[in-house]
Amino acid sequence: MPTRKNPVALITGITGQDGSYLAEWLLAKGYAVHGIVRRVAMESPEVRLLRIAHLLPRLQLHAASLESYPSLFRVVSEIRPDECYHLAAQSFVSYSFEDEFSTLNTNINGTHYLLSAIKNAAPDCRFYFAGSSEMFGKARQVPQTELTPFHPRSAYGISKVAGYDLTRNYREAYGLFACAGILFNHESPRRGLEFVTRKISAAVGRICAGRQKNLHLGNLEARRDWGHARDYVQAMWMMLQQTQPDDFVVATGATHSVREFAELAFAAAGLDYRDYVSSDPEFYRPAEVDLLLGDAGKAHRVLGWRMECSFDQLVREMVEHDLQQARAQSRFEAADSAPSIPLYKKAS
Ligand code: G4F
Repeated sequence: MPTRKNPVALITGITGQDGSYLAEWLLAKGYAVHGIVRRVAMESPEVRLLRIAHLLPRLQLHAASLESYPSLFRVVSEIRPDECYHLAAQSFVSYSFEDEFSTLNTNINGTHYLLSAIKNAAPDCRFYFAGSSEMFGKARQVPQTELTPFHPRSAYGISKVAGYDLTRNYREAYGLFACAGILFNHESPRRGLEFVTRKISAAVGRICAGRQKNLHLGNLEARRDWGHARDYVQAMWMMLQQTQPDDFVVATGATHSVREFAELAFAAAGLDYRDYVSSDPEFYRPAEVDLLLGDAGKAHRVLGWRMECSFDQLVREMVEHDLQQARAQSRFEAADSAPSIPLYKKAS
């Protein structure tokens, strides 16, 4: 456990869903929170930093790239973190079928460079690696535990298995306090629009606001163990507060199909999903992970971790958020297109 009065945390992927919730959690605990961000000229800062906009005055951001060992070494040497949470990755499974090479490069080398930078510049820093239930892939056991063999079904899953092995090896070979969380799917209103849950909740919002007519999804029968990201980042922190480094599954222990998610999400807005949703081969994956269901027994016993948000609450929270967002967007556009000068003078 960190002994400094204000321990220092470094987060890669701080601009993402998990990074933003974790930054909130650590700030509330009195950490000095640093984040690594990419220098990307194409994306406007308002969009990239949207999820952490409310935290910006309290964060210290550093430009570095997972593709550059020197840039990571510089940041780690400069700030000498007590804890490092490595969340950044190419995390969209579908994209990893389109470009396996960049997914493997970023996710494997990025993890390796960061581990090595910590070993060389801040060996006492505790390290968290964001593993994934995608490592189980074509799962050989149901439910999946820390002991279930891996059988990844995508370059993304393969890259996460490699990152997991690197993390374990730095722990065993170099004595780093390095932990891997094997996190099952975790969602929230801050989820990216490319992931199925947010694609659905955003569509519900837009359909209700008259901005969209229907929704094309891929495999409606795929089953996932979906929890709330806010609950899951707490487990990451708990792992780094233990006396021994170890790996943990974090999951709800319940599984639902994409169809069930859609049914509940549309029903939350008073709609029948069958009137809007269709299954489109365009969104099918070349190799699907059909069923994921996690057993978080070890996290419960050792970490004392508990999830607070149920599946129903999660779906409702996402739909409510996206209903409001779609309405606000419509209002904004209506105001924007309203003539600012009256077209006709009032008769005097
Ligand atoms: O929402 P998804 O894209 O998430 P996926 O592939 O399970 O991965 C997410 O969770 C992992 C944790 O296990 C993370 F490691 C990973 O980074 C990411 O956060 O897809 C969920 C399921 C899949 O079976 C997919 O085939 O939904 C199915 N699906 C059906 N229609 C769709 C769609 N997925 C997407 N993205 N878009 C669709 O239209």
